[in-house]
Amino acid sequence: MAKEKKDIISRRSIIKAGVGLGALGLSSKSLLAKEANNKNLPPNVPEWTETLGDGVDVNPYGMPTEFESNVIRRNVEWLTASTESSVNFTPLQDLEGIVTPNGLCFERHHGGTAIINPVDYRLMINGLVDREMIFTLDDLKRFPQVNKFYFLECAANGGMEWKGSQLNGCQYTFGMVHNVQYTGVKLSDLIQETGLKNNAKWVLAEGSDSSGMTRSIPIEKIKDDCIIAWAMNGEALRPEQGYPIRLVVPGWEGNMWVKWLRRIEFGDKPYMTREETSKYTDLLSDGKARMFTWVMDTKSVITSPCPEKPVLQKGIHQIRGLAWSGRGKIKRVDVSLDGGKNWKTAQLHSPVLEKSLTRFTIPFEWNGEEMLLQSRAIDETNYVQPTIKELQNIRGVNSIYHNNSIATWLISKNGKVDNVRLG
Ligand SMILES: Nc1nc2c(c(=O)[nH]1)N[C@H]1C(S)=C(S)[C@@H](COP(=O)(O)O)O[C@H]1N2
Ligand SMILES: [Mo]
Repeated sequence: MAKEKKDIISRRSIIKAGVGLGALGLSSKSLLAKEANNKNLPPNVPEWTETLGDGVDVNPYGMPTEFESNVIRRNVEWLTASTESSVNFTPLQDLEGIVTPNGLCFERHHGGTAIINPVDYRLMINGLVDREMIFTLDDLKRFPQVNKFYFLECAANGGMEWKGSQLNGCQYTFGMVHNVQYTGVKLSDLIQETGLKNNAKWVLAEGSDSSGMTRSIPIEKIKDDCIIAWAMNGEALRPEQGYPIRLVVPGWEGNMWVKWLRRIEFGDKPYMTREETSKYTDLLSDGKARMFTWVMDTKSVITSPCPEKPVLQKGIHQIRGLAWSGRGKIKRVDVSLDGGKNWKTAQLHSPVLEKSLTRFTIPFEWNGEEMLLQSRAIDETNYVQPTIKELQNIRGVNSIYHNNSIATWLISKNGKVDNVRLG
C-alpha cells in the first residue's frame, strides 16, 4: 500500500506553490511546544495555581489569549496596493466547528471601512415601489427578525490558483470565506411595507462607503432569502463588516452582500454597474465573458493538515475540513490520501445547514510516507466539486473568479505540507 502511494507521487509532476511558510509569520516555536517549563508540569503544582488570577474588570470586552496571537487575519503584500482597497484572509486552519469569530472574518473593501454613527443611519427604498420609504435602524428592528447561518465567499477566493499553485497556505488560498449567524429582517417582509409595482424585476443595492458599491439583484432572489442584517454572531455587525446594516445574499458571491447599505432601488432591468461589468464577470478562453455568475459553487478544503499545520508525529491524526455550497446543503465529502485515486467518505458534523460552512473530519494514519491530500464535496443537488483540469477545460484560465476546484496538499516525509498542483 505504502509503495503504491509512493508510485502515484513519483509518476506525477508536482509543482509547489511559490510563497513559503515564512510569509505566514509562523515560527517553529508556535508549532512545537518544546520549551515547556518543567516546574509547571505534573506532578508539580504550576505557578498559575499559586497566585491569584486577573479580576473580572481586566477585559470589559474579552480578547483571545496571548498564546493564540498567531490566529489573525492576514493579507498578501503583493495583493495589497493600498489597504483601503484590499482584502485580508480568514485563518481557516485555526478554526473549529462552523462559526467564524467576528474578529477573524476576512475583510474585503473597495474604499476602506465607513464609520457610521447609528443615529445618522437611514435605509432608503425607492424606484418601482408603491410607497418610497426611509427607515431608521430602530424602524428596521421592529420587523419580525430571522437568525440564519450563512457563508459569505468572495468570488475571487482561490483566484490566484487558476494557472498553478501560487500561495502556500490554506489561509491565502481559501480564506476569503466566513460563516456567521446573521440577525435581521427578511427583505421580502420590508417590501410588504413599500409595496412593489408589477414591473419591478431588479434591485440595485447601494453602499454608503466611499466606494459607493452597487450591484443588481433579481427580484426572485430578493423575495426568496435576502436579509437586511444588523447583527453577526449575536452582536452588532463589526464596522468592517458593514455596521450598522449589510445586505445578506445567501449562497451568492460576496460582492453582492453590500455593506453600509444605504439604498435599495427597484427597477425593471439590471443596472450594469461597474462591479458587475468590468469586474465580477468571468473571462473565458474565447474572449467572451460569463456574466451574472452569482451562485458560489460547491467547494471544500482540508484545514488540517495543511501548509500551516504540518504533521508533527507519526500515528493517527484527524483530517479536519470545511465544505459549502451556494445551492443548498452539503450531502457528502470524500477525502483522498493519494491525489484522487482512492476516496473515502468523511463524517459530516451537525448542524449541516444550507448555504453554510459544514464541518467534516476523517481519521488517517501517517507513517512518515508522502501523501497527497484532497477533499471533494457533493451538495444536495448532486453537484460534484471539480478537479482543476475539469474546470479549466470549460472556463480556461483567464478569470480570477469562481475557482471551486479540488486543492492538493502534499505531505512530505518530514511532515511538512505544501500546496501543490498535480501535472
Ligand atoms: N459597500 C461595500 N460593500 C461591499 C464591499 C465594498 O467594498 N463596499 N465589498 C464587497 C466584496 S467584494 C465582498 S467579497 C464582501 C466582503 O465582505 P466582508 O468584508 O464582510 O468579508 O463585501 C462586499 N460588499
Ligand atoms: Mo469580493
